[in-house]
Amino acid sequence: MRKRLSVLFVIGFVMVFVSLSSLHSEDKPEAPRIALAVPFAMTPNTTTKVVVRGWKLNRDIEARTTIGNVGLRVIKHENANISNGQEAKLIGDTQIELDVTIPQDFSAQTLPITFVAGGVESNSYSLLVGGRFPVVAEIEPNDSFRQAQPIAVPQIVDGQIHADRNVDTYSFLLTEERRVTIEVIARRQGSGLDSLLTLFDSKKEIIATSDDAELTDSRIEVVLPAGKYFLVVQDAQDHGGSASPYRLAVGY
Ligand SMILES: [Ca+2]
Ligand SMILES: [Ca+2]
Repeated sequence: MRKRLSVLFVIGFVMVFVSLSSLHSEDKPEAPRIALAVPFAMTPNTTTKVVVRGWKLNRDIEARTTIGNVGLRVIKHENANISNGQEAKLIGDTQIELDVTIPQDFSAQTLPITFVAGGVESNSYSLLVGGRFPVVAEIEPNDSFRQAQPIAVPQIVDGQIHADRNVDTYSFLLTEERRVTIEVIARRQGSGLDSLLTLFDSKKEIIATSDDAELTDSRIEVVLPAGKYFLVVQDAQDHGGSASPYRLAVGY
């Protein structure tokens, strides 16, 4: 009798434990996840409106960073638009609008952020701050050689393939022969863009092209004589939308 009682006691204990632990897992919400930020680059001494895309972000949520003195203010959270031809598993289906204020004396090149909802924290995502070359913004329309946006060398351009079949064209001048490195940073920052980069000479003839050098991001390294050159950034599948930002770096 005593043995039977102790067996019943053990069975009862296991049942209580199992039901408690399942209750616990039901209580714990799924962690939010960050895919990318648009734009993904910030400037010191500026407040930037940033849309952070990902999964499970459309709920009451708190923005965090490990770096003090930075302002993060959540404005709203909602479901995200998924552009034609792009995939929610890559660019997320929810988003948060955020004001990010970077102080003037910010010295790091990245700002890690996370989101916390229901006591569960997301993956960490690093916003870029400043750049190793002077930074300018893309100016639309720059859809053709005729509309090419002139840039300096070295230069960083923060741009966006904002719609399907959008093509961004830039031009630059070299006053002497130089080894030049031209790089697109997009997928490495979570962008939906699969960049395709093409370099043309002043006669609009192709000198070099790059599709996937690192992940799906493009890079061209080439020695160029003095002259005028054109650069074209586009999506390898001609897709575009609000989740296709990129950073173009042209330097020596
Ligand atoms: Ca564009
Ligand atoms: Ca590519």
